[in-house]
Amino acid sequence: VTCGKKEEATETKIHPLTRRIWEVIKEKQSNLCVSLDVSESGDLLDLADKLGPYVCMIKVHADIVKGFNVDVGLQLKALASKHNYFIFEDRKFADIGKTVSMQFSGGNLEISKWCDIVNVHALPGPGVIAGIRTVRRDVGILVLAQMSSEGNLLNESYTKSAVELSSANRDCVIGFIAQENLTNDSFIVATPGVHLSTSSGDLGQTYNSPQKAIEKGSDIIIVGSGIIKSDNPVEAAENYRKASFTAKILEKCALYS
Ligand code: UP6
Repeated sequence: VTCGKKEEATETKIHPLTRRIWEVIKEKQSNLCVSLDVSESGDLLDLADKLGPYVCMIKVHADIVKGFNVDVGLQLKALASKHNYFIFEDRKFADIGKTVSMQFSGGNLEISKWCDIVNVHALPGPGVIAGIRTVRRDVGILVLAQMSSEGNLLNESYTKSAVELSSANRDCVIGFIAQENLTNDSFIVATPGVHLSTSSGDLGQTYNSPQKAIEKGSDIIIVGSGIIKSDNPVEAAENYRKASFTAKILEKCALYS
């Protein structure tokens, strides 16, 4: 079941958003996505402005930010134009399509108005993708195919089903949240659970180094605490950028941009 027009869902065509992402990665020499997990909108915007130059993408959890509303989202978007990064709302939608469409467009967050990319769990089936697509056709979807948390239930067979769901919806799915390469094509692999100096975090989080994640086939490295909890987030972002932008990533830029 596809969520879009059949003719768009061909395997050979690289998604236009995927191309734009690789262009930004090439231009900024950065495949780093910083996860701004903060609870105040002032801190969110301040960090977005400071770290924007070092990243290709900023990931947010709008629902952990006190008083987040569409104005905050639009300010984040204005900073995205200034610094040339994509906005990824890590909402992990996981409901029936109709509810997802309302969660995506409505409430206090009005996610659909300010983000470029969202992610969804594969669990509900194709409806979760259709729910996003019915609101906005041009938003990029990342499907959660693997997780970094200890004891997660996304086993090999689930991952395989998540890849199948994604392949059937190539007009709107641009890739995966995963720990390794899952297909040999233009699907982007964005990897959280990355830290330069520790292998485990709070409440069951597990970490790989950026080098290890890239070796395993990751394209975009997602870092939260490693950057925002450091004494000097700007310096840390530059360190993570350097550690993540390898020759392999440069090759992929040439291939997909
Ligand atoms: N995240 C993971 N693992 C997943 C999926 N998502 O850690 O499998 C998200 C978390 C958090 C960020 O919700 O926002 O990535 C990781 O933050 P950290 O680097 O501070 O651990």
